Amino acid sequence: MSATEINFDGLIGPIHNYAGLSAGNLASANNAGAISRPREAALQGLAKMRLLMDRGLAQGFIPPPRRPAVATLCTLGFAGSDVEVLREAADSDPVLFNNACSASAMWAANAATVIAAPDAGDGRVHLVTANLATMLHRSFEAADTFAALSTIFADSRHFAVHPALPATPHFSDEGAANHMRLTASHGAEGANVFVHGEPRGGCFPERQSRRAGEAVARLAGVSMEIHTLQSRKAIEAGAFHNDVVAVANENVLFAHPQAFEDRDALFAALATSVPGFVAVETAGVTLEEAVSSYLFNSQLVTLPAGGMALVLPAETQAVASVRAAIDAAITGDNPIVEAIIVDVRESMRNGGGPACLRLRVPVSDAAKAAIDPRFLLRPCRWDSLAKLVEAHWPETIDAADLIDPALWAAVGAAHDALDHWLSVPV
Ligand code: SUG
Repeated sequence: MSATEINFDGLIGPIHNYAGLSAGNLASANNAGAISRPREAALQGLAKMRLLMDRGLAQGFIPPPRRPAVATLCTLGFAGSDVEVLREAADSDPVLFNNACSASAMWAANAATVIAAPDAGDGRVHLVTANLATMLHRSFEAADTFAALSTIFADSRHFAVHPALPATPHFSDEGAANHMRLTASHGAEGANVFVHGEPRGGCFPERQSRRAGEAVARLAGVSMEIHTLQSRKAIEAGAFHNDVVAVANENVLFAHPQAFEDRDALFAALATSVPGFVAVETAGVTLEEAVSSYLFNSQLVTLPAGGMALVLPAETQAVASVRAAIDAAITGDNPIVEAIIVDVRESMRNGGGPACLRLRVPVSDAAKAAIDPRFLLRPCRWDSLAKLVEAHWPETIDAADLIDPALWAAVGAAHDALDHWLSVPV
């Protein structure tokens, strides 16, 4: 089967802010209280999407859920008009209120785990919504994400969209950020690698449970599954998801040598199950440099003309050892031929690099044609979405302004404009 990989990026929402909500995510903690630039953030994300579109890659987007999350606050007993709900929540539980104001759904790599059709028992693409149970603000995303994915991938002949697993530590699940598919080509059967943590008494939470990966594999009827433990050292260095220390594409795994607790066993399993498996490991980059530069949070994409490109955050250019590792990857004996540098600084300051911002969905031509076209980007549609963001997204948000009703109104108007734009058939 021939297949295309579509990157669905999370459109960065109009309330993007720095509230320091994610323990173990050093960028989020270090930038807590800083002034954010939602318009610039969303335009940076859109520019990344456009760059890949212009290189001939298929691109979609997932709209941001409405925030502040009034509906969630209502399930917690706040009542009245939207303004009354928000005022009451802000006054009585400022921590909960800040969590309800996060634009964290932008990091679409955490939206779901995607199992490609050739690997699934029923030959459909399976998307299992992530429960994001470890972080309060992220747990609020699951219901909205399930609804969005159910709309985008509504055609059940090609897609099966699953709700989130029970939101408990037993099944804590952060989606595709902890899953890698290795295969001879996007359309061939592949090995599904589920990377998990386990309670090891460290100072940062282990956000992915092994049982979640096992449940995802069962739900999709995965034919080839490998479960491997993320290294404790990586988590303690601030790699709160596997995609901060490793990325795979087709037959290539680009990883930090200390990404996995048992690297040798994983590589041996991949060598036997993936035709032409190539491991590209960096030398001379410390875990700390990997986390500060987000070298491995690059997108690794197959170029239409052949070869693969790393889509890297601009922060990688500031660290000499990281620049050297990129050069070594490009010049080495492997399919990676190009480095594309992108500026996603606003997202990076909350710990989200290029790879965090996208959910990869490999599809056949027939499955691609079944996707709701409102969420696929062509140049003219990209142009009008970018104009909409320019016109409606706030320029700046000071975390202290989150309690300002004028901000709630501005953000609500931006969501209304996007809803209207999406209501026009394409
Ligand atoms: O879950 N940051 C996100 C970043 C997610 C990155 N995703 C991947 N690595 N795939 C997180 O920690 C920060 C929000 C704040 O602090 O306001 C935040 O949620």
